[in-house]
Amino acid sequence: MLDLYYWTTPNGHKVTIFLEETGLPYRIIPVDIRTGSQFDQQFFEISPNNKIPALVDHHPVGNGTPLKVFESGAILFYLAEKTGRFLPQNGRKKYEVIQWLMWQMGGLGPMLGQNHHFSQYAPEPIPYAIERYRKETDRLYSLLDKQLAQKEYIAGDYSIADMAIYPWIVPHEKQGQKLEDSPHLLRWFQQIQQRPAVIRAYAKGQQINTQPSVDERSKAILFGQDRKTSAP
Ligand SMILES: N[C@@H](CCC(=O)N[C@@H](CS)C(=O)NCC(=O)O)C(=O)O
Repeated sequence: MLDLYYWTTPNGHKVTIFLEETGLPYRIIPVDIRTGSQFDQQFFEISPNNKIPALVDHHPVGNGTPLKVFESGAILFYLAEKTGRFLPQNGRKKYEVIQWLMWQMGGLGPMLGQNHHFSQYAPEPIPYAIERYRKETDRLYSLLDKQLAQKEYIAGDYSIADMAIYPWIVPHEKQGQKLEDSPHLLRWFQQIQQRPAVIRAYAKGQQINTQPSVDERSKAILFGQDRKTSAP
C-alpha cells in the first residue's frame, strides 16, 4: 500500500495520474496547504520541505522499512522504476524522458508557479514581474509546441515526463496562454485530457477539495513563510 500526501495542485495531480494509470493501490492523505497542514510535525518527517506531494511506500522496492519520498519528480521516478512503467529501462530513450522530467521540475514548474503568483496572488500588481513570467511562460510553451511537432508525446511514448508537464498546462488561461497559438501542444493536451486515468485523477481531486479557493488567511500561510516556518 502507498500513502500519498496530497493536495489538489499541479504537483499533486502528477502523482495521482501515475497511480491511476498503473492501478497501484494507494490511499490519499489530504494535506490542505491553505490551512497550514503542511507544517504538522508528522508531515515534516516525510516532507522536510513542507510541500506536497510526498509518498510513503509500505512495501518498498527491495523490502525493508517503509520508504519516504518527497519531490514530485523523484516520486514519479521511483514509481516508474518500481512498476517498470512509463520510463524506458535504459539507454537513450530513458534519458530523453529524464531530461524532460528535469526540465519540468527545474524550469516549467517554478516559472509557471511564479506566473500564477504574480498574476493572481501578489498583494499588488507588479508589472515587471507579471511581464517577466508571462514572457518566460510563452517561451516555454513555444518549446513544448516545437517538441510536440516532432513527437507524439514529449519524449516519444507517453511517459512520466508527460504526467509531470500536463498538470501545469491545465491552468493555461490563468498563465495568459491561448493553446490555439501552440497547435501541437493543443493536440497533445487534448489527447492526455481524454485519458480515462487522467479523468479519474482529476475527479478524485474534486472530491477532496470541494471549495478550491484561496482566501487572505491562506495567502498569509502560503506566502508568508520564512526561516521560522521551516522544519524544526
Ligand atoms: N518541487 C516540488 C514543489 C512542490 C510544491 O511547490 N508544492 C506546493 C503545492 S504545488 C506546496 O505544497 N506548497 C505548500 C507550501 O509552500 O507551504 C515538487 O515538485 O514536489
